[in-house]
Amino acid sequence: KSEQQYLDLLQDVLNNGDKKSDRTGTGTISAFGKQMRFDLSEGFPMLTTKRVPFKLIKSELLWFLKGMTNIQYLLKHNNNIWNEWAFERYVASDAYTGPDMKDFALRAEQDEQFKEVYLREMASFKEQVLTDDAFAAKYGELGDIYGKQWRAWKTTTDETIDQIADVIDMIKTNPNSRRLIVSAWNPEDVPTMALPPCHTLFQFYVADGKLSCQLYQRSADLFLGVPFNIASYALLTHLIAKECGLDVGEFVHTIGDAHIYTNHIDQVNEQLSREMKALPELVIQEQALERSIFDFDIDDIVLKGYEPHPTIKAPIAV
Ligand code: DHF
Ligand code: TMP
Repeated sequence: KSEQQYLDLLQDVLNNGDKKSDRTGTGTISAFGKQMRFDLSEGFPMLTTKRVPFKLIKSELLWFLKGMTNIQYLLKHNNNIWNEWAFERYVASDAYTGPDMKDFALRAEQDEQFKEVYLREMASFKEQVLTDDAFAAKYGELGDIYGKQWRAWKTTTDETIDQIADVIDMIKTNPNSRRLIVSAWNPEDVPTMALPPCHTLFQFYVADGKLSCQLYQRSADLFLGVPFNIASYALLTHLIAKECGLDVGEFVHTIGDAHIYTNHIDQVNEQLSREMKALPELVIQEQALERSIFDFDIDDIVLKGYEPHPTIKAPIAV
């Protein structure tokens, strides 16, 4: 079963992972080279052992597909998952004149007084990105991350490549191709991205009228990021399958550095103590069936029968 593979991976890394310090200063337990397979015909692979906010997954994926890299769109959809990485750049810029925000995420976990100051600065930053387009253009930007590389990869001759449109076209015209690849890893742009792509490269595969997708994820925050990543790529596979008139096959999730942050261990154990429930089903609304994948709205996609265990909160490492 789908979700069991995720729970098994958590347990495997807890039991057999190596202690590793990391860029964020948090500390992890980590293992290298892991794979999960999700049969998408079994149901939609949203975890049921904790609530995963599907609305955020939808708005993030549609944001990528529209080629966007600015958090203003996400904020307009009440999606806060990328705020810290835009904020980090803003507070490091000359435009920021408030209190020192160095290592804000770590310090907010350790110091209640600082946390208040941080939350105030973050709230005001969000407000400015939402209400001031010029400010948003400068400080809401994450650099040339996923959206840019997927839809407008810059070539040496100053043209752009729309990898998503191209891969859809290839799936339709040459489904047996072994070159159905989209890469977000653009070595020239990596240094100026707010966060170098974690989901780095994916490949499609067509057999027996079914579309499968494999993702190579170089780095995976198993407790917070991965539940989003699984659902996001499952959704992408559904959308592209629909666009190409195919059924869905498997989502194969291959991971490089698979880690559990040390401040997530209690949460992971809580989750592992829970019983799985039935998987929900993905429904693309009638009104959207003829719509291009680039014009989808949040409300065109719904999950039926999602009745998970409650949310488990955990601090995110920045
Ligand atoms: N950094 C780290 N350290 N881990 C990540 O998973 C991660 N993911 C990023 C950007 N940087 C990252 C983009 N995706 C959340 C989930 C996915 C995500 C960013 C954040 C997150 O915080 N999820 C919470 C609730 C979010 C909410 O409700 O606003 C969760 O409990 O799932
Ligand atoms: P890194 O760039 O040092 O690998 O840090 C990125 C962290 O974010 C790492 O913990 C992996 C996590 N992450 C995910 O798990 N999924 C995602 O989609 C993103 C953007 C990040």
